[in-house]
Amino acid sequence: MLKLIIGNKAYSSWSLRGWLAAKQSGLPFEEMVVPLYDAEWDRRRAGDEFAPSSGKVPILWDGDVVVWDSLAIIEYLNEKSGGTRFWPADDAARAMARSMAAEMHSGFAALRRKHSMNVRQVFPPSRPDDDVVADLSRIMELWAQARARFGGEGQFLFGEFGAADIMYAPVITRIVTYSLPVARFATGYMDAVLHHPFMQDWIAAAQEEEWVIEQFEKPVNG
Ligand SMILES: N[C@@H](CCC(=O)N[C@@H](CS)C(=O)NCC(=O)O)C(=O)O
Repeated sequence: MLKLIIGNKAYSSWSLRGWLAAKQSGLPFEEMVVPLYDAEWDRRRAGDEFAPSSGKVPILWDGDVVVWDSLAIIEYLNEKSGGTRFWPADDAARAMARSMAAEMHSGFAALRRKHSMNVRQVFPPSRPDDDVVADLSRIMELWAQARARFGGEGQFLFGEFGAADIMYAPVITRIVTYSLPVARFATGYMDAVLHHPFMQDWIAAAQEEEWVIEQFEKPVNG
């Protein structure tokens, strides 16, 4: 059986992407949740199961095969589950979905660094830094284009829930957590993702976790 190693559901945004991908694949998998940065962290991440990623989560083991890094996990599970569950069938839509996923993976550093994921908290609104506003503005532009061109009757970026939604899911939880400003059209899309059963399961499990990492419990990271 597949085995997915992830970090705290409260805080680990890359783990959320890997886990959503595992759920979306429809394949059975075992999950192992490890507390990031606890007293055992350095010892644990030096172990054999973590070595391929140099100690970062998520990591997917499929027997002897190992895949790490959220986007590689999406691609691996896309192939393994028959190639229909993650990317739109239409060539132009798929090209845009892949570009958006890649841009998320490599970009939006200000938003990711200054507003780390914490699905258990909602902080009062405060003025975001200019670089965060610029990230949000680009994200709104991408979401609007995807929805207008390829959303159709569906609720998600490309109609059906897929890889692009998986990659942007932790952006949505950050917008909620830090009460960040968004375009009006975006709230319907965000609600659809937040109410997706996979997201509901993840958030419920995060609420049950007892681990607390103080640095992720502040309204803004320095
Ligand atoms: N590019 C990687 C990023 C993985 C990553 O940075 N994961 C964080 C948790 S969200 C981690 O393992 N941090 C622990 C560390 O760096 O020691 C991916 O897409 O999976």
